[in-house]
Amino acid sequence: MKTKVLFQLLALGFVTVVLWLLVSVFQISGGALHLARPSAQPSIPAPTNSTQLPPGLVALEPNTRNTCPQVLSQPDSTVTYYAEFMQNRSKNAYNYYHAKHKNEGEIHDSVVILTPISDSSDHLPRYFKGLCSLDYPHDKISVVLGEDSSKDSTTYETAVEGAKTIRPFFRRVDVVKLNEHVEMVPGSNKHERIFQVRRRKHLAKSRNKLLHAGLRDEKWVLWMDVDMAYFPKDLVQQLVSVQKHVVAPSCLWITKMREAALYDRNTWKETNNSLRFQSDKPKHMVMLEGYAETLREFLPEYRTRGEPYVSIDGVGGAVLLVYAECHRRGLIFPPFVYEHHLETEGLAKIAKDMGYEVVGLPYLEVVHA
Ligand SMILES: Nc1nc2c(ncn2[C@@H]2O[C@H](COP(=O)(O)OP(=O)(O)O)[C@@H](O)[C@H]2O)c(=O)[nH]1
Ligand SMILES: [Mg+2]
Repeated sequence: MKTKVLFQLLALGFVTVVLWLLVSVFQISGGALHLARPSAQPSIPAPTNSTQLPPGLVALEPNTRNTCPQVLSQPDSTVTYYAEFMQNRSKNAYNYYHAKHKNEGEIHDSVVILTPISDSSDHLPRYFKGLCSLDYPHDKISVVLGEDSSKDSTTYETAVEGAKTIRPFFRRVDVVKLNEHVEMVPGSNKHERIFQVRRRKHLAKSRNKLLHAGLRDEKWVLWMDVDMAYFPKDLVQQLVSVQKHVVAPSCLWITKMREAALYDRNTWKETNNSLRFQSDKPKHMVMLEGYAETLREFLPEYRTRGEPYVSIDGVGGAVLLVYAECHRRGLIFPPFVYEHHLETEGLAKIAKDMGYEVVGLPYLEVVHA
């Protein structure tokens, strides 16, 4: 009997100790029941870049302050830029905006981008994407395209459709028909010398009509051809920061050997030789640079000379900034021979005769397709 009681007391003691231990553990854990968790957090897959670009080419970085999401996210099969090549080339280049301004966004003048187009369907997607990549306040940018003489009937419609996609992200985007028809030469022959006078006279008329239709209250006009393959995203602020009447960057093309070469032979500085050559020529004679012996100096030659700005005498229109007031006061693209030149080169000659400053920027480089 005694043994039975002793055994019951021992069992009771054991149960009490076990209960006491359980209560203690429950209290230490703060009264909450902790369920076991996996120690590692679920991993978030890294974003994949689905865009396949040809080797050596990278997509231009999207701007940070403005967005045209539909346009910038389009697949890049044709819309590729020479960004990698140019970024390497211009790593230590002089930046015209940064030379004068410490902070971003110190220039926000209104600008209208004017682009003549003809047979341009293939170039338009890249053109619109390029505009979207500009890191300049888009609410200060108007865009007007002027079409005529296309044999490819889709150019105007493609431009109108493209304009719709970027319109919400800019101040104003329009496409106009210029009604300035000319039978243009076949594309591959367009640079032959015999076609140049007719071609340049026609382009001058188209540009003047586009200017008339496109310029409203903007402070600057940025002429930009539809077939530009690359320009830096701070193109506008770099050009404007120079604060001159007519400003031309250096326009290159990239050879198959991946070398940068001069594209724009209309942006030049006269030399003693070129002035002597013109001095005894008949008034109506048109001088075309880049066909016979070169008499002028071009912007790439100035990259080794250290001067950031060069006073020049002829300009091309691939990318060209003009202070809008100069246009309003009569600066046009002459469709007639002005001091032996037509169109954009003639504009530079007129600008100088009107007392305006015309400068080229050897360190600001853009690339023609
Ligand atoms: N409106 C209009 N634009 C044209 C015409 N011909 C060319 N263009 C545009 O004018 C710009 C310069 O022409 P382009 O042929 O590229 O000249 P290049 O690069 O100097 O040989 C481009 O944006 C063309 O699409 C034309 O007859 N009418
Ligand atoms: Mg071109």
